[in-house]
Parts: sequence; C-alpha cells; structure tokens
Amino acid sequence: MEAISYHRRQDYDSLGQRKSNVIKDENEIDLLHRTYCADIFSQRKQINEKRLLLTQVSDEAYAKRFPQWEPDDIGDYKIQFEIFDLNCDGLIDFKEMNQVLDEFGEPSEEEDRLKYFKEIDLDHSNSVDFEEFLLVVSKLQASSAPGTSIGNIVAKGAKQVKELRRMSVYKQLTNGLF
Ligand SMILES: [Ca+2]
Repeated sequence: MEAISYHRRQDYDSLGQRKSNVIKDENEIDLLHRTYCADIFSQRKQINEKRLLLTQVSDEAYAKRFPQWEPDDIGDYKIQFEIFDLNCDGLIDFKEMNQVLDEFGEPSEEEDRLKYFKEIDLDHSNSVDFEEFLLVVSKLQASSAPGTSIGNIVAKGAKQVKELRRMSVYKQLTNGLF
C-alpha cells in the first residue's frame, strides 16, 4: 500500500531528496488549485482593479478628467455609487441597480432597465464600474433633453439616495415590528 502524498514523485531523486530545480512549496494540490481556480482568481483580480477605481484614484484626479466637476462633486458621486454597489465590490451589477430602483419606487419595467443597463455598461462586463458611472452622469448632465427616468435617478444627488435608503431601512424595521 502506498502512502498518500501530495508531493509529485518526479520532483524527487532516487534518494528521496527534492530536486533542486523544483519550485519550492509547489505540490500537486497547489497546481490543481491554481488550474481550477484560475477563473475565480482572474475574476477576483478584475474586481480588485475595479475597486481601485473607487478607492485609489483621488477625487482630484477624476476632477481633472471631468473638468465640469470639483473634487467634492466626485466625492458625492462616490457615495452615490456606493449606495448602488450593495455588495461593495466596486461594481454595480444589474441586480443591484434593479433593487435600488425598486427602493426608489421607480416604475420602469425590468426589461427597460436591462436595456438601459447594457447601454451604460460600456465595456460589456455585465457590471458598471465607477468610471462608467461618471460617464453616465456627465452625459446626462451635458444633454439638454430630459434623460430617461432611470437615467435621471442614477444621476440624482447622493443625499437623496441616502435619505431614501434610510427610509427604506426604517420601513423594513417597522414592518417587522408592527
Ligand atoms: Ca457590486
């Protein structure tokens, strides 16, 4: 009967010494893990990079790229973005947008929301990152025509959205109690 070993036989010489050309701490389990988790790791990396758009790029840097706004405005948009980003991964996915619009009492159909969401998801990643979010807001503000109702809600002030969320939590609490 063979002993169970996570180490690869080919990494050892006939004396049982680990060969010197073998990367240390690399065993079969590590390899399997890396292969099977590659998708998860790359997804995680992507999420982290998107998250950095929110946390590592300063309000001042964004204000330079969007000269119509002051750094303070960018800070407000970050708060607003975070209200939509319910799981705090630096991305707004459709489910999150849908839920926040529901809380707003926005009457649009899910089908229209999805169409709108696909329009603002510029890189077709099935999520809206902070840069895409700023582009939406700037586009809506620049256009003199009234935007779609969904667009207007997305572009509304952070304060209002925050207020609504607080109300909704209050409602949930009172519904549970009375
Ligand atoms: Ca999210």
